Amino acid sequence: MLGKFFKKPDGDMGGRVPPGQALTTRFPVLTYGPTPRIEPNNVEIRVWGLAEETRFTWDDLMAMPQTTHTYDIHCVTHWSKFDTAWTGVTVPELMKRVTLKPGATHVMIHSYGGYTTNLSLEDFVRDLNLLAHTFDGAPLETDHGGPMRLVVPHLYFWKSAKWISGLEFMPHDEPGFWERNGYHLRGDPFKEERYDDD
Ligand SMILES: Nc1nc2c(c(=O)[nH]1)N[C@H]1C(S)=C(S)[C@@H](COP(=O)(O)O)O[C@H]1N2
Ligand SMILES: [Mo]
Repeated sequence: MLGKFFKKPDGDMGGRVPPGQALTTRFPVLTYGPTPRIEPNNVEIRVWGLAEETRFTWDDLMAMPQTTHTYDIHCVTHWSKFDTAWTGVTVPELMKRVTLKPGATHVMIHSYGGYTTNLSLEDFVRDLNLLAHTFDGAPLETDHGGPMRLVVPHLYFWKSAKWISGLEFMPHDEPGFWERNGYHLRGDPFKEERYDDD
Protein backbone atom coordinates (compact mmCIF):
# COMPACT_ATOMS: atom_id res chain seq x y z
CA MET A 1 0.00 0.00 0.00
CA LEU A 2 2.62 2.53 1.05
CA GLY A 3 4.60 1.84 -2.10
CA LYS A 4 1.83 3.35 -4.12
CA PHE A 5 2.27 6.77 -2.53
CA PHE A 6 5.89 7.00 -1.45
CA LYS A 7 9.12 6.74 -3.42
CA LYS A 8 12.22 5.54 -1.64
CA PRO A 9 14.30 8.68 -1.11
CA ASP A 10 17.75 7.09 -1.51
CA GLY A 11 18.00 7.15 -5.28
CA ASP A 12 18.20 3.40 -5.87
CA MET A 13 14.65 3.34 -7.26
CA GLY A 14 13.36 0.93 -4.67
CA GLY A 15 16.33 -1.44 -4.96
CA ARG A 16 16.45 -1.64 -8.74
CA VAL A 17 19.73 0.25 -9.19
CA PRO A 18 22.75 -1.75 -7.97
CA PRO A 19 25.46 0.08 -5.99
CA GLY A 20 27.79 2.23 -8.09
CA GLN A 21 25.44 2.28 -11.10
CA ALA A 22 23.73 5.21 -12.84
CA LEU A 23 20.64 4.98 -14.99
CA THR A 24 20.76 5.65 -18.69
CA THR A 25 18.00 5.78 -21.27
CA ARG A 26 20.55 5.35 -24.07
CA PHE A 27 21.77 1.94 -25.15
CA PRO A 28 25.57 2.11 -25.35
CA VAL A 29 27.44 -0.40 -27.53
CA LEU A 30 30.32 -2.20 -25.84
CA THR A 31 32.26 -4.54 -28.06
CA TYR A 32 35.84 -5.67 -27.77
CA GLY A 33 37.33 -6.06 -31.24
CA PRO A 34 35.59 -6.22 -34.60
CA THR A 35 31.85 -6.79 -34.98
CA PRO A 36 31.06 -10.10 -36.69
CA ARG A 37 28.31 -9.94 -39.31
CA ILE A 38 26.42 -13.22 -39.55
CA GLU A 39 23.34 -13.81 -41.65
CA PRO A 40 20.52 -15.32 -39.58
CA ASN A 41 20.47 -18.40 -41.79
CA ASN A 42 24.13 -18.97 -40.99
CA VAL A 43 23.67 -18.78 -37.23
CA GLU A 44 24.37 -22.09 -35.54
CA ILE A 45 24.77 -22.86 -31.89
CA ARG A 46 27.16 -25.72 -31.42
CA VAL A 47 27.11 -27.80 -28.22
CA TRP A 48 30.13 -29.77 -27.03
CA GLY A 49 32.21 -30.75 -24.00
CA LEU A 50 30.28 -32.55 -21.27
CA ALA A 51 27.13 -32.83 -23.38
CA GLU A 52 26.10 -34.91 -26.34
CA GLU A 53 27.36 -32.97 -29.33
CA THR A 54 24.66 -31.24 -31.29
CA ARG A 55 23.96 -28.10 -33.30
CA PHE A 56 20.96 -25.82 -33.38
CA THR A 57 20.35 -23.97 -36.62
CA TRP A 58 18.46 -20.68 -36.92
CA ASP A 59 15.39 -22.63 -38.11
CA ASP A 60 15.66 -24.99 -35.13
CA LEU A 61 15.75 -22.01 -32.78
CA MET A 62 12.84 -20.22 -34.48
CA ALA A 63 10.73 -23.40 -34.24
CA MET A 64 11.10 -23.45 -30.43
CA PRO A 65 8.62 -21.60 -28.19
CA GLN A 66 9.40 -17.86 -28.14
CA THR A 67 9.28 -15.77 -24.97
CA THR A 68 9.42 -12.02 -24.32
CA HIS A 69 10.85 -10.72 -21.04
CA THR A 70 11.24 -7.14 -19.88
CA TYR A 71 13.92 -6.44 -17.30
CA ASP A 72 16.81 -4.23 -16.22
CA ILE A 73 20.40 -4.63 -17.42
CA HIS A 74 23.59 -3.55 -15.63
CA CYS A 75 26.96 -2.94 -17.29
CA VAL A 76 30.16 -3.10 -15.26
CA THR A 77 31.10 0.30 -16.75
CA HIS A 78 28.50 1.77 -14.34
CA TRP A 79 25.39 2.16 -16.47
CA SER A 80 22.09 0.45 -15.88
CA LYS A 81 19.10 0.52 -18.18
CA PHE A 82 15.55 -0.19 -17.03
CA ASP A 83 12.83 -2.14 -18.80
CA THR A 84 14.65 -3.62 -21.78
CA ALA A 85 12.38 -5.99 -23.72
CA TRP A 86 13.90 -9.08 -25.32
CA THR A 87 12.36 -11.92 -27.30
CA GLY A 88 13.85 -15.32 -27.98
CA VAL A 89 14.23 -18.84 -26.66
CA THR A 90 14.64 -19.27 -22.92
CA VAL A 91 17.72 -21.21 -21.85
CA PRO A 92 15.62 -23.89 -20.05
CA GLU A 93 13.68 -24.38 -23.31
CA LEU A 94 16.93 -24.88 -25.24
CA MET A 95 18.30 -27.15 -22.52
CA LYS A 96 15.34 -29.51 -22.93
CA ARG A 97 17.09 -30.43 -26.18
CA VAL A 98 20.58 -30.81 -24.69
CA THR A 99 21.76 -33.98 -22.95
CA LEU A 100 24.40 -33.21 -20.36
CA LYS A 101 27.00 -35.77 -19.40
CA PRO A 102 27.72 -36.54 -15.73
CA GLY A 103 29.96 -34.00 -14.03
CA ALA A 104 28.93 -30.92 -16.05
CA THR A 105 28.82 -27.96 -13.65
CA HIS A 106 29.71 -24.93 -15.81
CA VAL A 107 29.41 -23.69 -19.36
CA MET A 108 31.69 -21.56 -21.49
CA ILE A 109 29.65 -19.40 -23.84
CA HIS A 110 31.36 -18.92 -27.22
CA SER A 111 30.67 -16.16 -29.74
CA TYR A 112 31.42 -15.58 -33.41
CA GLY A 113 34.63 -13.54 -33.35
CA GLY A 114 36.09 -15.47 -30.41
CA TYR A 115 34.57 -13.78 -27.35
CA THR A 116 33.92 -16.14 -24.44
CA THR A 117 32.32 -15.89 -21.00
CA ASN A 118 31.78 -18.47 -18.26
CA LEU A 119 28.69 -19.30 -16.21
CA SER A 120 27.77 -21.92 -13.63
CA LEU A 121 24.86 -24.09 -14.75
CA GLU A 122 22.87 -22.51 -11.94
CA ASP A 123 23.42 -19.06 -13.43
CA PHE A 124 22.90 -20.30 -17.00
CA VAL A 125 19.73 -22.38 -16.76
CA ARG A 126 17.26 -19.72 -15.56
CA ASP A 127 13.83 -18.91 -16.88
CA LEU A 128 14.75 -15.25 -17.42
CA ASN A 129 17.84 -16.03 -19.53
CA LEU A 130 17.18 -15.72 -23.25
CA LEU A 131 18.83 -16.50 -26.53
CA ALA A 132 17.43 -13.28 -27.92
CA HIS A 133 16.94 -12.22 -31.54
CA THR A 134 14.55 -9.31 -30.94
CA PHE A 135 14.91 -6.14 -28.89
CA ASP A 136 11.93 -3.87 -28.23
CA GLY A 137 9.98 -5.70 -30.93
CA ALA A 138 12.55 -5.23 -33.71
CA PRO A 139 15.30 -7.54 -34.97
CA LEU A 140 18.34 -7.17 -32.72
CA GLU A 141 20.85 -4.77 -34.27
CA THR A 142 24.21 -6.20 -35.26
CA ASP A 143 26.06 -3.90 -32.85
CA HIS A 144 23.97 -5.23 -29.99
CA GLY A 145 24.61 -8.87 -30.88
CA GLY A 146 22.23 -9.61 -33.73
CA PRO A 147 21.19 -11.98 -35.13
CA MET A 148 21.34 -13.68 -31.72
CA ARG A 149 22.81 -13.03 -28.30
CA LEU A 150 22.53 -14.42 -24.82
CA VAL A 151 20.86 -12.24 -22.18
CA VAL A 152 21.59 -13.03 -18.52
CA PRO A 153 19.93 -10.16 -16.67
CA HIS A 154 20.93 -11.04 -13.08
CA LEU A 155 24.67 -10.67 -13.80
CA TYR A 156 26.72 -7.80 -15.25
CA PHE A 157 26.09 -7.42 -18.94
CA TRP A 158 29.49 -8.78 -20.06
CA LYS A 159 27.99 -12.24 -19.35
CA SER A 160 25.39 -11.58 -22.05
CA ALA A 161 27.47 -12.81 -24.98
CA LYS A 162 26.63 -11.18 -28.31
CA TRP A 163 26.69 -13.23 -31.57
CA ILE A 164 26.45 -16.48 -29.62
CA SER A 165 27.87 -19.50 -31.46
CA GLY A 166 28.49 -22.24 -28.93
CA LEU A 167 28.03 -23.82 -25.54
CA GLU A 168 30.93 -25.79 -24.10
CA PHE A 169 29.92 -27.70 -21.00
CA MET A 170 32.67 -28.13 -18.44
CA PRO A 171 33.40 -30.06 -15.22
CA HIS A 172 34.68 -26.93 -13.42
CA ASP A 173 34.66 -23.16 -13.68
CA GLU A 174 37.08 -21.46 -16.03
CA PRO A 175 37.49 -17.77 -16.88
CA GLY A 176 36.26 -16.45 -20.22
CA PHE A 177 37.63 -13.44 -22.06
CA TRP A 178 36.94 -10.61 -19.61
CA GLU A 179 37.28 -12.88 -16.61
CA ARG A 180 40.87 -13.65 -17.68
CA ASN A 181 41.42 -9.91 -18.01
CA GLY A 182 40.51 -8.95 -14.47
CA TYR A 183 36.75 -9.20 -14.28
CA HIS A 184 35.05 -11.20 -11.54
CA LEU A 185 34.34 -14.89 -12.27
CA ARG A 186 30.61 -14.44 -11.49
CA GLY A 187 29.69 -10.75 -11.67
CA ASP A 188 26.63 -10.14 -9.48
CA PRO A 189 25.86 -6.41 -9.80
CA PHE A 190 24.02 -6.25 -6.47
CA LYS A 191 27.17 -7.56 -4.74
CA GLU A 192 29.35 -5.29 -6.92
CA GLU A 193 31.38 -8.27 -8.16
CA ARG A 194 33.21 -6.17 -10.75
CA TYR A 195 36.85 -7.27 -10.59
CA ASP A 196 38.52 -10.46 -9.47
CA ASP A 197 39.90 -8.87 -6.29
CA ASP A 198 36.39 -7.94 -5.09
N1 LIG B 1 30.68 -11.36 -28.39
C1 LIG B 1 30.74 -10.35 -27.52
N2 LIG B 1 29.78 -10.27 -26.57
C2 LIG B 1 29.81 -9.26 -25.68
C3 LIG B 1 30.85 -8.30 -25.69
C4 LIG B 1 31.85 -8.42 -26.69
O1 LIG B 1 32.79 -7.62 -26.77
N3 LIG B 1 31.75 -9.45 -27.60
N4 LIG B 1 30.87 -7.30 -24.75
C5 LIG B 1 30.16 -7.58 -23.50
C6 LIG B 1 30.05 -6.40 -22.67
S1 LIG B 1 31.42 -5.95 -21.78
C7 LIG B 1 28.86 -5.75 -22.51
S2 LIG B 1 28.68 -4.51 -21.39
C8 LIG B 1 27.69 -6.09 -23.35
C9 LIG B 1 27.31 -4.86 -24.15
O2 LIG B 1 26.20 -5.12 -24.93
P1 LIG B 1 25.67 -3.93 -25.87
O3 LIG B 1 26.79 -3.55 -26.79
O4 LIG B 1 24.47 -4.48 -26.54
O5 LIG B 1 25.33 -2.80 -24.91
O6 LIG B 1 27.95 -7.15 -24.26
C10 LIG B 1 28.77 -8.16 -23.76
N5 LIG B 1 28.83 -9.20 -24.74
MO1 LIG C 1 30.62 -4.33 -20.19
